This record gives sequence, structure tokens and C-alpha cells, in this order.
Amino acid sequence: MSETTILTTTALQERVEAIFRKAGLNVIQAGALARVIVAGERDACKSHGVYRIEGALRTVKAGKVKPDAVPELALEEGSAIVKVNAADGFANAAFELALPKLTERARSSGLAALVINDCTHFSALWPEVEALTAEGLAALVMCPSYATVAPTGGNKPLLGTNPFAFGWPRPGKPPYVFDFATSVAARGEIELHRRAGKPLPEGWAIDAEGNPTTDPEAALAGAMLPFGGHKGSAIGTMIELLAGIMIGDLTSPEVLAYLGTTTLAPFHGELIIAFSPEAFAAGRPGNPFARAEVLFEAIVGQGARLPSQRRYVARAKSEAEGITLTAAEIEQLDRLLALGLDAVA
Ligand code: NDP
Ligand code: PYC
Repeated sequence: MSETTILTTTALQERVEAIFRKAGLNVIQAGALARVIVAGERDACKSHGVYRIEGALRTVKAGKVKPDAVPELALEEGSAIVKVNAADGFANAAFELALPKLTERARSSGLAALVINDCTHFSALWPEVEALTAEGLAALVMCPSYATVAPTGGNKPLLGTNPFAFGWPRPGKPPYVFDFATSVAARGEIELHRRAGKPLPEGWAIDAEGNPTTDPEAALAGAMLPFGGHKGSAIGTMIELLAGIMIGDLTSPEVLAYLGTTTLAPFHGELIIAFSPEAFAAGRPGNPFARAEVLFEAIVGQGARLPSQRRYVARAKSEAEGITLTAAEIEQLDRLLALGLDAVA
């Protein structure tokens, strides 16, 4: 068995933050990015954990994200739309800045939306969702990525892997959260298969000629497929419309044209909608949280599991025992810390 190292979340946070600081990120960008990457690793979401650091640094080095960006909040009195401009920095710092206002407005109006513009977003969406469920709010989060997915019936990359996430608060329990790419799998999973020299499961991708493939290289050169056929294709398209065109930001094909590559983290916008279940249910019978518990119990009662349960189990283990990293991952962290941007091509 290869050697492994166990780190506490605090120790990993310090290491990842130090890597980003060495690469020239300011305190708010470095802190926010490290928090989502460490959370991914802690929750056993390898496709959005420490493996993503290199891509973030590559994007900084290519000049496609501003490492010292200071996001700016734009508030219109009485509006349910909170806007934050990430100022060409990472989305995560902009989200952290805008979260209190989004929460306040969702509570006072029952519903509020946060628009993040001009941001680079490469992380999972559940950190945003969980920040809102922790405030007793339900949440929907979505963003485009870059054109890598063929629409159902088509054979060329057009839509992004466009992640879509939802959360519902559960008093005294971890929230109900799902978070998935609208492609069969996240692109990060294809890259992890390529690195491990493993074939892809059938049905994930087509090659550049439009033929089904299980070869990760051929899939990266061809196109990924939407989940659920025409249904995933339609949801992916909706995300381009709502979290791209509607908020005046880039769609996935525009992102790819702007970056010219999928090896850098995508630059676009993000849409976050927060709901107060109490405000929506006011005047109707039953407590929405208690009624939701009946539904969750019925799901689990059939032997099904709730989404995010795997993550919560992994989180509890990481919190109790620390986060296990392979020797190769530790070596990579050391290299990135020692060399900064010189470590990436
Ligand atoms: P998965 O298919 O691994 O998981 C999707 C969701 O389904 C998770 O909430 C998962 O919970 C849940 N789930 C999985 N299996 C079951 C089951 N048997 N029963 C009930 N629930 C289940 O996710 P993807 O590979 O599609 O996406 C991975 C991540 O990639 C996401 O976090 C997404 O945000 C991110 N991503 C980010 C992009 C970006 O541009 N920023 C682009 C695309 C993806 P659990 O985790 O507990 O297994
Ligand atoms: O895993 O599909 C993905 C992805 C694209 C951009 C960030 N993550």
C-alpha cells in the first residue's frame, strides 16, 4: 500500500491557503478558494478537492483570473436581486461577501437571488447551498462552465457540464442537498480516469467523430453526454439561459471561445436563489420543515439514501480522524508551495 499522510482540516486549510498566497492571491481570494477545496477533500469529493489547485494556478498564470480581485457588492434598495461583481476574481470570494445581504433579503421578502458576474468558478456548488441552508433557507444554485457537452441528438460540444444544486434546511440535522453536473459525469471525473489510466463507463462520452467512447483521451477530445438524455440536455440549456444570458454573462460556448481551452478554470457568472420556506408556507396548514421530514423518512424508509449522505459520512470521518492524502498529493502540495506559479505550465 502506498504511503499516506493524515492532516486536520485546519492544517490542510493553512497549506492550501499558503499555496495560493505564494501564487499572488490576496487574503480574501486565497482564503475563500482554500475553504472550498478543503471542504471538497474533507467530504471525499476528489473531483473538486486538492486536484483543482493546479488548474486554479494555471488560470492565474494565464492571466484569465485576477488574483488580487476585490469583489464589489451593488445593492438596489428594495430589490430582491443582490448583485456582486467578482471583479474578474474567483466566485467564492464574491459569494462570501454577498451572503449576508442575500440572507437578509430572502428573509425579508421570502425570496431573493444573488447574481455573481465576471467570476471564475471551478468548484462544487454545495458550499454555496450549505451556507444558505445553515441560515434556515432553501437554495437553488447553478452556473455554466465551458462547451464540452453535446446536446441530445447532436454530436459536438456546445453546452457546459453546468452544475445544478439544491438544498433544504433540516433543523438539528445536516441539510438535504443534491449537487450534480448536468452531464453524465463532471469533467473532473473524466480527467481523474485519464490520470488513473482507467476506461470510462459506457454512455459518458462520444469521440470527435461522434462515436461512443470509453477512452478518456478520446472523450476529452470529443464531447461528453448530458445526463438523462433530452431531460439533462434541457436542464443544461436552462442553465445557459438563466445563469448565462439572463444575468448578462457568458454562455459555455462563449467561455470556451474566450479561454480557447478547457485546461483553465471557466470565467462566467453564477445564479443563486434563496427561499424562506416559512414565508412561502405562511397561512397554509402544517410546518414545512416537519412535513419535509415526513418525506425524507419515507425515502429512507424504502432503503434509499438521501443525496449528500455519502459526503456527510466522509465529513464526519475527516473531522474525527483527519483528511488522508496520498504521497503523490502531498508531494504536489509541497511542490506548489515551493514553486508557486513556476510549478505550473
Ligand atoms: P455525482 O453524480 O457524484 O453526485 C450527484 C449528487 O447525487 C450528489 O449530491 C450525490 O450525493 C447524490 N447521489 C449520488 N448517488 C446517489 C444515490 N445512490 N442516492 C442518492 N443520492 C445520490 O455528482 P457529479 O459527478 O455530477 O458532480 C460532482 C461535482 O462536480 C458537483 O459538486 C458539481 O457542483 C461539480 N461540478 C462543478 C462544475 C463547475 O463548473 N463549477 C461543473 C460540473 C460539476 P453524495 O455526494 O453524497 O454522493
Ligand atoms: O468537473 O465538469 C467539471 C468542471 C467544469 C468546470 C469546473 N468543473
